[in-house]
Amino acid sequence: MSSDKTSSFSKLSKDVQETLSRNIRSFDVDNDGIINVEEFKAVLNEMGIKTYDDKEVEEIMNEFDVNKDGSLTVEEVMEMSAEALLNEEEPEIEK
Ligand SMILES: [Ca+2]
Ligand SMILES: [Ca+2]
Repeated sequence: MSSDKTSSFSKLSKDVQETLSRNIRSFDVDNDGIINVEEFKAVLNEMGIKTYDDKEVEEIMNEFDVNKDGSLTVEEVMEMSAEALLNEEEPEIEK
């Protein structure tokens, strides 16, 4: 499968793009464009669902790591978040 230019992120409205972009950039505490384990763990724990240990954080990060290069960029997180948002906005059609 080849990925084309139509990213999920680009399908969002400008307002949502800006909010999402701002939120996710704030995850990147040291501003290097990469969300590392520490930064990602802080985000997950801030959401308050439960406390994640390093292993769990790494597993979730692997899912987010679209190009499987072992690091999670701000762009990848934005894309995954956009996808989640789009899925929410499109409820399954029931017959
Ligand atoms: Ca960082
Ligand atoms: Ca990556």
